[in-house]
Amino acid sequence: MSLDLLRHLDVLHDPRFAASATQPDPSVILSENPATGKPLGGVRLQDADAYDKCVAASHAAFLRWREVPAPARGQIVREMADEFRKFKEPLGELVSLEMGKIRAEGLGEVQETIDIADYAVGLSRQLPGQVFPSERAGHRMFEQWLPLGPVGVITAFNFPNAVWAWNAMLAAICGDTVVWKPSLLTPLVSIATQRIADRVLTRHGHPDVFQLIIGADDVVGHRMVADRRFPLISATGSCRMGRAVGRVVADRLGRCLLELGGNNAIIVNDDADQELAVRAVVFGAVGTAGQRCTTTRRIIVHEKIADGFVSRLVKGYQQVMAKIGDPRKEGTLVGPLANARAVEGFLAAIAAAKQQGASVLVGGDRASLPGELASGHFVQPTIIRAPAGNKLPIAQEETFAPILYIFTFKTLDEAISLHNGVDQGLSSAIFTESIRASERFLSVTGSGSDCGIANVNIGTSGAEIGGAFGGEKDTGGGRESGSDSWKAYMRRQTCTINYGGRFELAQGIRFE
Ligand code: UN1
Repeated sequence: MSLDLLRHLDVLHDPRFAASATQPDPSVILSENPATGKPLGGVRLQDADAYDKCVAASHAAFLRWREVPAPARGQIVREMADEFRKFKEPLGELVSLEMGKIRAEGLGEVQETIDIADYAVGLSRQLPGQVFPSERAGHRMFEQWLPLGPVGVITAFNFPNAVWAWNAMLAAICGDTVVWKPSLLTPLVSIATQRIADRVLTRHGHPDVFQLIIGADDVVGHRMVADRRFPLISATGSCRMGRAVGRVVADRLGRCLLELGGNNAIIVNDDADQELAVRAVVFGAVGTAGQRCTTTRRIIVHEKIADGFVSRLVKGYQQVMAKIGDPRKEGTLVGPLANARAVEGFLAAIAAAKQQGASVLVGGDRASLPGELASGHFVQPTIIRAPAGNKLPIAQEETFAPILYIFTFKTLDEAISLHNGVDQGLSSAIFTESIRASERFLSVTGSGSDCGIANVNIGTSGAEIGGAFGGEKDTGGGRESGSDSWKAYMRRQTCTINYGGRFELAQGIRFE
């Protein structure tokens, strides 16, 4: 069955695909189905030589691609959007199979790719620069945005298709080329994705605009980050990874676009629509088995409603418990974690929380499932209540698993300070029916949420592509996807033209 899918998505013809890679071969990694622990297929790792060829080809392609007018580049991206529409089902299924998110979310991820491609098409007729009044007579001053060069894109396992697309579709219309280093946990999705886009590019005589390089961090990743041929490295992953990438890129004075960990909280005020809040919290905390950077990890609930709200939440979780299973099966709500290490991380965080005086209200263990799912990496969605005084050091960390910590507050100021009291600053939300509380949370003075994303009566995950996506503090400060994120993929040039013919200096300087 999975072979049919791989055939349909043309993965089997990729030279990197190694079908019968069951014999030990250090140059081949096995991609696993996290729901069963069984291999889906082997992928041959690329070496330093392949890397160099790939970057050289990307650079050569850039020199031609930047000559194509942006709206014409947009038309090629439009065809990519169509191609991804055509393959939405099978590609979404493959995302579900290899990454472990439920089918609906797998399809949603490919939809996100289609959305950003559509967005990029429109943008290809804009990329607007501004005109500024010159202080000198007979002068015109304006800025223009120019293609930047090959962009190195490093993506994580949890959004193996869409996060590449955020970068690749914008880079493409901006006139850049892309070299993509995907997570080694999801190489098959990356091959399928690359081949879909490649067919369109090849049809138009630009086969090397997108490149995929699948390799180990110490062979490909480190080279890429240090490589001056990439004026921009866009990296998604843990804060630890981002720090390492940021240091190396800064050392060569390159540019970085970092989208790192989150530790997202929802404040539930005493006047919240609790029904709405429970639904949003359950999706935010349990969706994608807690493996989104936008996953809701902390609830900060008003003490007046805390007990009632928490028991509603526990009821919701109990219903979800029965829906842990094969992510590709209709009705499943929670799939597996990425691998055994992720399960260990989940268990270690729970043990630490207990040791720090917190109590597990629901979940707290592996989920044992029958049949071939018995060897999958399933865990129970878990709610943990912080001890009185809200002291719970483990909640400062992002554990990539469905663990939700509950804190309580008396005043909104206290809630916001708890909310902001973590190192990460990606996404945030408040549930309230009060305009005062909502405005306090979104205050234009900056004294409310300190995150890159702040929502009212909407959970922390599931952002649309039209807004800029990213966060502050240890989340890395980068912005991808909508708004003016495209500017990261271009270089700005300020131009002043003297059409008056008189020699005139700014700041009134005379130099006769
Ligand atoms: C991620 O987890 O790296 O807002 C990206 C969301 C999705 C993207 C998540 N649109 O949850």
